[in-house]
Amino acid sequence: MHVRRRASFIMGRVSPGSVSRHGDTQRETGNAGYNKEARKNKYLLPAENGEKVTRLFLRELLNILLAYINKSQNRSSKVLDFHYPHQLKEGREGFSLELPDQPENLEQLLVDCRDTLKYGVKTGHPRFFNQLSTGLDIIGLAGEWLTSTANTNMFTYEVAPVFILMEEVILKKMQTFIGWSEEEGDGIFSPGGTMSNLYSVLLARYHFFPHVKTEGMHALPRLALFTSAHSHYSIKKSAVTLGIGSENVFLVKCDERGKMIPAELEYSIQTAKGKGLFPFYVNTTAGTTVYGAFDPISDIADICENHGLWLHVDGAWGGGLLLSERHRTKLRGIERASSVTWNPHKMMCVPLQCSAILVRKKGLLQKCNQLSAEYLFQMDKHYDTSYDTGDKTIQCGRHVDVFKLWLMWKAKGLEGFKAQIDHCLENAEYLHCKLQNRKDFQLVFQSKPEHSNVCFWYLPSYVRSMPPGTERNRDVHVSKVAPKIKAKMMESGATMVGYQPLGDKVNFFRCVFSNPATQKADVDFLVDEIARLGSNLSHLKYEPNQGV
Ligand code: ABU
Repeated sequence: MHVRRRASFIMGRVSPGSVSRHGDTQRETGNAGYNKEARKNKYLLPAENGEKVTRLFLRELLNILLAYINKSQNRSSKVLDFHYPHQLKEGREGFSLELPDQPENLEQLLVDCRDTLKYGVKTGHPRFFNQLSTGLDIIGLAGEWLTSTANTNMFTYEVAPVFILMEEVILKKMQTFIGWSEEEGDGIFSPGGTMSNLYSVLLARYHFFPHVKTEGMHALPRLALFTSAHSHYSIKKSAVTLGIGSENVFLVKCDERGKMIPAELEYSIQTAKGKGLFPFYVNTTAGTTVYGAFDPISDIADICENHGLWLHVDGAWGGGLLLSERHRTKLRGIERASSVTWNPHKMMCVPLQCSAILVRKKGLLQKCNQLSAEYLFQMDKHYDTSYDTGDKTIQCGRHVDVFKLWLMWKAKGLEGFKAQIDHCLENAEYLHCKLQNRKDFQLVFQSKPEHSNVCFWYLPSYVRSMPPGTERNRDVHVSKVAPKIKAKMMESGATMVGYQPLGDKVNFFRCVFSNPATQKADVDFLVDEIARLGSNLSHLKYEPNQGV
């Protein structure tokens, strides 16, 4: 049984008698029982005279959120207070996930809100390096709050006039950075990079086989699509979702740095053709998920042009670099793409979610997805119905993802975005440089990071002292190191970084920088913390029969 905590310390800030209860008397009272009654959530707006209780409740919530935001930025506070699933399910200190039959009062709801944050992960903490989307931009947060307050839907101009026009402005701006001409360019915000990539495959298929919309799979030959071995799994997932089939996705070989090798792409296309398949789509990645590599877009564009294939650039992670004068050359050739995915919720630090699919050919999104539902997209409306953009999408209802980005752009200007992106890449260079000089760490690749990804192993002392020629033994050991350190790291909660294997490389750490709050001292902290947590791992002795 859960013992629920009282929350009077929170609503207790409300002075006795300050909560006005609606009803027959409308009087203020200092009676505690009466106050308790007034704290019931039925007195929130839209209840009659509910403004005061609503204001008090939201102010208290704001206090909780502000305390959390301050903690997130405080380096002496933890990134996380980790609990195992069974512990959270059992309930911690009265925090219950169970749903009641009777309404909880406002005090309890505030405690629930506070506990929800308490047991979560502070992804805005300067020492959170675990994911590509990190940070907590205050203007972006304000944008998200406003968006939820407006609580409207992006399907029609009728219900979202301002947001629809903002989306047009932002998409146009992004297209300008891609380098498409005034006459070109279309797009839509979608729920994440995977969905944006799915759109690209859908559009490419429709471009070559418009009859698929009405006739389905019967209108298609056996399609083949191409993406690098280091690309995001969403490309394969798109092929699965769209009925193309994972076996018809050709994973093109990469060089040691994780970039697609153009000659290998050419070879893959020829091989697929030789087997009677119909190549139609190539994905290039601008900023791979693990290595942060940029495929040579220009060279791949030449191949696509030769074979008449759709070229997509998955710039979910690396698209933001288009805003940086120092780094945009890494996406040279992107203007030749037929479509681009770009997630401002990654490198531009916009609160989740904010992802765009940008399409070079105007009108294709609409043609591909339009079903003209008459109850929603009436053609005889009194305004230009091309602003009813909802029929371009595969959704019906669509969240407003654009406002927070628009507001952040207003607040920072292009200069602000440039500076924060350059800063994140400087942090990566700093970490890379630091690890080059450490004997207890080994970089996965020696060359300077192209994006803000830095990949490395921690080498416990017993691995460092192994004689040459015991490489396999070392890998057996090393593969276990990162998971052990990560587990200790999450239990101690001071920082967080991810690990994974890739190809023939055993588990290694991947540190990524997209939080402008992170400073060089935080990078130093991460390195020292990994070394501290790894320093007592010497008991992981090699056992001859142990599998890798
Ligand atoms: N596309 C999601 C990337 C996940 C991550 O590595 O943070």
